[in-house]
Amino acid sequence: MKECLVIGKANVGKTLFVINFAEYLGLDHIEVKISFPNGFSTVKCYSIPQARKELTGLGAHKTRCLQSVHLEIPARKGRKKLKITDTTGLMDTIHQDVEIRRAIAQTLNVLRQTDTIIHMVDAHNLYMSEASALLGEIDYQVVQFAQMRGPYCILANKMDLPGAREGLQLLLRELPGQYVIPISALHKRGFKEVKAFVSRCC
Ligand SMILES: Nc1nc2c(ncn2[C@@H]2O[C@H](COP(=O)(O)OP(=O)(O)O)[C@@H](O)[C@H]2O)c(=O)[nH]1
Ligand SMILES: [Mg+2]
Repeated sequence: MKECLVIGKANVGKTLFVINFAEYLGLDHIEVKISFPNGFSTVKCYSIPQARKELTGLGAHKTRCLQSVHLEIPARKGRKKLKITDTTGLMDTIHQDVEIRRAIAQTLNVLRQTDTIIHMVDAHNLYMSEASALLGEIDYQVVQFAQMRGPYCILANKMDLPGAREGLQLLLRELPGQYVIPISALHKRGFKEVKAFVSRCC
């Protein structure tokens, strides 16, 4: 089964996207395989509301492991199977907490092996940010790496928030030629396009 990795900085909406995308595809429960950086793994079953409540949130680095969910994408002949893996948020700087550094290293390790890369950015934050570069250094490095590998797309998330449209325009100008899908993970907008993308990859 092909694997699709969802990566990006912390709090861009990766975990909410994976949960709501599973719901969009018809699941009311998800079985999450949780793989910790120390090699230990376990499986936990969540209802969709419970997953949203327990696994997402604005606290820095809520996700500190790999969380994989098996999805089935309706296709012309039957269904295609896909493993979608949520990851620890990447950073431009080195985190002082060793647990988070290990979790980020785990994410970077699987990034080299995965079939498909979904790279999420926060379009609303791009517009609001006062930094000199549009994206952080780590985002530019992911773009450089991922575009040379297999299927790759960028999800411009939080399109429901003010300034996100302007953020999307800046992103499109900054990364000409990249496949960018505007979405709202919260409101499940843009999911049809994401479904078409992942369906081509599995
Ligand atoms: N308004 C809005 N909030 C979002 C969206 N996606 C995620 N969030 C919120 O952003 C915060 C971080 O989301 P989370 O999925 O935990 O981010 P992660 O660190 O990338 O996994 C949570 O409070 C989410 O509810 C979105 O599309 N719109
Ligand atoms: Mg998360």
